Order: sequence, then C-alpha cells, then structure tokens
Amino acid sequence: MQRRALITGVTGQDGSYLAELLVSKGYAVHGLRRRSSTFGTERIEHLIRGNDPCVELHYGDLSDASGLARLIRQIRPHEVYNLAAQSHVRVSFDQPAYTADVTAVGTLRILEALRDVQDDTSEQIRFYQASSSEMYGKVVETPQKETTPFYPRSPYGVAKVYGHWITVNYRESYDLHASCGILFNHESPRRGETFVTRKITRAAARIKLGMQEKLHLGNLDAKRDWGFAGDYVEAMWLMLQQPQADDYVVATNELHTVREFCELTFSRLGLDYLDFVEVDPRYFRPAEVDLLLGDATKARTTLDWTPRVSFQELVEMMVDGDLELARRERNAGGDTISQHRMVA
Ligand code: NAP
Ligand code: F7E
Repeated sequence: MQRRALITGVTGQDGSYLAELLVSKGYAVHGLRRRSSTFGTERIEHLIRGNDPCVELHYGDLSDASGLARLIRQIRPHEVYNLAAQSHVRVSFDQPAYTADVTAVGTLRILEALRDVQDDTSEQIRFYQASSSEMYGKVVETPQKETTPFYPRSPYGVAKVYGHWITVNYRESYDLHASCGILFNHESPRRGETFVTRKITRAAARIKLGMQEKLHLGNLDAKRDWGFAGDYVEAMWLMLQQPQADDYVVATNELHTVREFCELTFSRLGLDYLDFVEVDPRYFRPAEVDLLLGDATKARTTLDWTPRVSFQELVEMMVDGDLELARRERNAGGDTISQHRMVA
C-alpha cells in the first residue's frame, strides 16, 4: 500500500526538499499551506503543477486546531512532519506572542489531532517535530548533544523548547511514535532571503553584477554549524523509519563564523568582503547566541546518517545559484528584490 505523508511547512526550505525526497520514495505527499495574498509556492512549483502533481496541497494553519484535526482525519497519514513555524529568530523578538502561538502551541495542536485519530486507527502514526539547536542558546557545554541542557535565548528558542518537550511528553504519555530532530543551521539556494547565509550570497551576487553597492549585517563573529538542507531532510525521514521513536542531534560538527561565510562568498566572486560589508547595529539581537556546534554521533551510529555536502560546497552552491538568479533579474530588466530595510 502506498504510504501517505503530511508535511506542515511544505512551502518552506526544508518542506520543499522533504517533499522531493518522499515523492522519490513513492509516498503520496500532502502539504499544508497557509493562505496568503500571494502564492508563496515558488519552492515547490515543480511538484504541484502539471496534469499529475506529485504533492497535494491543503489550506490550513498551525493556529487553527479544528482545521488541523479535520485534515488529519481526512488524509489519515502514516507519517506527519511538523516543519511549519515562525522560524526567524530576530523576528521572534518583534512577534513573541505570535511565535509562541504558532511555533509552540501549534505543535500541541497537531499532537492533539494525532492523539484523537490514533485512538480509532490500528496503525501507529509516526510524527516528526522540527526541534532546533536554538534551544541550546547560551550553551552550557560544547559540542551540544541530545543530553545537553537547553538555555534558549529568544522567544523562538523558548517556543521550540515547548514544542520539543510537549512532543516528548506525548510520546511518553500516549505511546505516540513521536521523534524530535534537533537540527543545527542548514542552508541551501532555497534558504529564506533574510537568514544570514542567503542574505550574504544574494547580496554578493548582486554586488558582482553592479545591482547593489553594500551589504549591511549584524554580528559577524557569531559561530554556527552550517550544513546542507538536502542532507538534513534525509535524517528526518530516517528517524521515522526506526522501530522506536527518539530524539537526535543533526549537525556537521564544524564551526564557522559569519565573517568566514562572507570571506568565502565574496572570494568565490573574485571580491574582497571588506570592501562591501558594513556592520549595522540594527541587525544585532537583544540576546545573541554566540556559538552552536553539534555532536551528531547518535544520528551517525543509530540512523547511519552522514552529511554529504561540505561547508565550502554549500557556499559555492548558494553563490552560484544566486549569481544565476541575479543574471536572470538583470536580463529581465527588472529589480525584483525588495531592499530589506526590515530588520532581520
Ligand atoms: P522556513 O523556510 O521559514 O519555512 C517555514 C514554513 O512554515 C513555511 O512553509 C511557512 O509558510 C510555514 N508557516 C509559518 N507559519 C505558519 C502557520 N501559522 N501555519 C502553517 N504554516 C506556517 O523554515 P525552514 O528553514 O524550512 O525550517 C523548517 C522547520 O525547521 C521550522 O520549524 C524551523 O523552525 C525548523 N528549524 C530550521 C532550521 C534551519 O536551519 N533551517 C534549524 C532547526 C530547526 P509560508 O511559506 O507561507 O511562510
Ligand atoms: O543568523 C548573525 C545572527 O538568522 C545566524 C533559523 O533557521 O537557525 C536559524 O536561526 C547568525 C546569528 O540564523 C545578520 O545574529 C549577523 O548569530 O541566519 P540566522 P539563526 O538565528 O541561527 C536555527 C537553528 C533555527 O532553528 C532558526 O529557525 O548570524 N547575523 N548579521 C545575522 N543574521 C541575520 N538573519 N541577518 C543579519 O544581517
């Protein structure tokens, strides 16, 4: 029988890679999309268009409990991947209550819907929660692993801690097959344009083509463990194929600064970042996460998961993608980028 999967956040970076992976594995893939005044389906156009679309989209929102419950009853998925979230750390300081409602309580709403459906179905539904390295925040040990205590530093981090623990609690209370992937930063050419990596590669490509003069950034000394999103969605799937649900750190165990990301990006284009990058305090955060470095030993040994794309390859892939995008924009004679004067 064909397995059915439901992905919340299917229009996002990870949702698009996960949808591709599940389609390639023969799943019937359903995706939750929220209504907005624009389409917002750019990342999954290739999966939803044509006579025989690979992914079926359904309107819904993590703030709407009854809609989620109805959808899960209708689809009766074998696997549910909860990737939807207000996922921007800086924005969570501006919208703390909204972030809590969607990123924290939204997880509870899905778990409640699953618990209800689980009662009248013989097959156990498997659930994946998108937990985050942001939960480690002001880190109490390095590298961070599954047993490292959390110390979140943003409303987003706090909301993810709630989503994590409520998932663990439902696993222990109701025997749900619910797993949390504690994923460290992962990027790609599909990364949202206000996350720092994409902001850098997008701006550098435009600077190279004379479409932009400067790049304004915040803390250049922040250190992150950056991997490739396409590698990380495989770990999500592997977690749900295990006989027992559990929690796993997914990371590369390599540390780089924002500054290094700038250096590599601009040098790929034959430029020196020092000529173009300016620090703008408006991009500093009220509380910063200085360093995140993951120890993914458990995922490597239990899931047999390993990241394939190196840091250098990731930067090159993103720069090349954005150079191509900037060329298309220039050739079209338009300037489709909105200058991000919003602080993010
Ligand atoms: P993303 O690109 O920002 O995608 C977020 C998705 O959530 C989008 O599809 C968005 O829809 C959807 N969404 C937002 N609010 C919603 C709501 N109220 N109801 C329903 N859907 C909603 O994030 P990502 O990078 O793919 O990350 C996927 C998940 O992993 C998120 O939960 C994120 O917090 C978590 N995570 C990410 C990383 C990382 O480095 N990327 C690391 C650890 C954990 P629209 O397209 O309409 O905006
Ligand atoms: O910031 C610094 C910033 O916004 C990384 C989300 O996917 O990963 C992501 O959260 C670092 C921070 O990612 C700018 O201060 C400097 O130290 O790319 P980011 P994030 O905050 O680490 C985690 C794991 C998630 O779960 C989240 O969903 O870069 N930084 N200058 C800047 N950051 C941004 N956005 N913009 C700047 O101008």
